[in-house]
Amino acid sequence: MRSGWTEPCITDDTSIHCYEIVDTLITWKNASDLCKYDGGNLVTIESAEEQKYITDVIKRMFLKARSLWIGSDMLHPEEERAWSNGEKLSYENWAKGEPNNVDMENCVILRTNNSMWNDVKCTEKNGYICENSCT
Ligand SMILES: [Ca+2]
Ligand SMILES: [Ca+2]
Repeated sequence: MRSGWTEPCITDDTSIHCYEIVDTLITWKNASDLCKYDGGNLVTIESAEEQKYITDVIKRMFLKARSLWIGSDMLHPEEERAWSNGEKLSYENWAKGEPNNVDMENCVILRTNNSMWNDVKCTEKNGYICENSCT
């Protein structure tokens, strides 16, 4: 199930962002490539407002996927944590005890039941969220 690019989009001071939520289970790298193919990138969640917007979209969908890739391929240690575009995390919504980096968990998912984040292995197969700056 694909949501298609969401309408209406979220607007901040400089741009308008749309999101696409896809319920196909694939690796982080494949998800990242498919977002780019669709003209976007894996989502960067930069504020509580953006997190809430995405959570509300997920609640309206009937997703099979229990987890969705988001755009961080984290570099450990913790102080180097960043979105894959290099931007430092300005907002974080980790589940309790996460990120725990068990045995090289270098990619990040958002759980569909509570929208909390967890670091997991990049080779896991999950759904994903793309983000696009619509103009
Ligand atoms: Ca964003
Ligand atoms: Ca973890």
